[in-house]
This record gives sequence, C-alpha cells and structure tokens, in this order.
Amino acid sequence: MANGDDRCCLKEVLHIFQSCLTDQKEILMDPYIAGWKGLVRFLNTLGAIFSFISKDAVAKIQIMESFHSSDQKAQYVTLQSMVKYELASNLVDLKKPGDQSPSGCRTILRLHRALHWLQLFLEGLRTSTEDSSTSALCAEAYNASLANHHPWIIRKTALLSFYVLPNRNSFLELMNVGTPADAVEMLEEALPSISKIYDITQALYAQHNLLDIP
Ligand code: 1PW
Repeated sequence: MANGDDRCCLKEVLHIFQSCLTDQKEILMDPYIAGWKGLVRFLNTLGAIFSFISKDAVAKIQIMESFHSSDQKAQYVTLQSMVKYELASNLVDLKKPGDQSPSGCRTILRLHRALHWLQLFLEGLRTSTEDSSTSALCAEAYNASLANHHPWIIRKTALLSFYVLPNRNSFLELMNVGTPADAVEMLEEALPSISKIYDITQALYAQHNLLDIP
C-alpha cells in the first residue's frame, strides 16, 4: 500500500488531465500521456495485484512516447492532429494487429476506454454512501465499460483484483487531499474535465469510424 513519497497523487493526476483541454476543444497529447503516467503511479500504490492492470497501460504509454520522440512528433501534438495525420497516411490498422506496429489511434482507443472506466468508478465513488463497497463500485464501472472489450480471462482477473481495494474512506484518504469529504469535493471539481476529454475523444473517433479498431 501507499507510503512515503509514493503516496497517492490522484489530485495532481486529475489536474494534469484537466490541462489537456484547449479552448478550441482539442486534446493535448503531452498532458494526456503525463496524466496516464500519474495514473499508473497511483495504480501501483494500490498493491502488486494492480500491476497486472498497470503493465498494459505502461506498454500503451511507451507506444505513444515513441511517436512523441519520432520525426513525426509534430503530428502528435493533439489528438485531432494525430487522427488526421494517421488517417491521411493510411497508418490506422483497421485489421487485427499483425507485424505492423500499433497506430496511435489504436493505442489511444485502448486508453480512452480505460479512462471511461476510471471516470465511472470515481463518479460512483463520489456519489456513493460511506458504507459502499469500493470493489463493487469498481466492478460495476468496469462491467459498464472496459469489460465489454476484454476476453473472459482478463475480465476474471480484473474482477478478482478489485477485491483487494481498500474500503471507501481509506480509498478516498489514499487520494491524499485530506478527509474523505475533501476528496469527494476534489472529485466533484475534477471529474467534469475527465468526462469532457472522454466525450470529445468519443465523438472524434465516432466521426471517423475508429471506435472498433481491432
Ligand atoms: C482503480 C481504477 C483503475 C482504472 C485504471 C485503468 C487502467 C486500465 C488498464 C486495463 C488493462 C487490463 C489488462 C489489459 C488488457 C489489454 O488486453 C487491453 N488493454 C486495455 C487498456 O483495455 C487491450 O489491449 P490490446 O490487447 O488490444 O493491445
């Protein structure tokens, strides 16, 4: 569990995600990836069992970082510029990934679905009563989002890992923003940005028929 400098940074993470949004409703990729890196640090404070979940997120982050250090990095400044560039250059893998390395569009789609899970889970936590079960809230959020895209074996492992989540008040305290009530207030303030990021991404991917990239 969390201790010392590894203590949870969820408030900062949510603030980093807030900084993704531009006035033109574009999504900046640098803070999006930085937000995910923070989320991984947070997941790792939840115990070793969550490393199964964070491992895949780390792999996806690394793919995105390689685009950011490539010659084409200027195309990856915003989500919108990435989608435009990859579609125009025929880089989006509409068939199952084989030899070709995964596109940015495919990789972000996975993180986008996972962000929806986080959003639903934190929203559930925010609006739940003190005696609610964190693992049940997490499972409910997972079943309503990411689970629909996972095979049986991953669903089973994910649902099992939720059992180790601490109770609601301890979880809210792990967020390191003060009392559980302070944490709920922080979520109230931060979650609308996460939901905006989700909605903008969802609409952009729907517009370009990218929601089912295998
Ligand atoms: C406490 C709340 C936590 C919310 C954080 C979300 C982390 C999301 C990572 C879930 C990963 C589960 C295991 C990996 C599965 C991959 O097969 C799957 N990846 C995702 C992100 O769904 C699909 O990626 P793939 O195999 O198509 O490259």
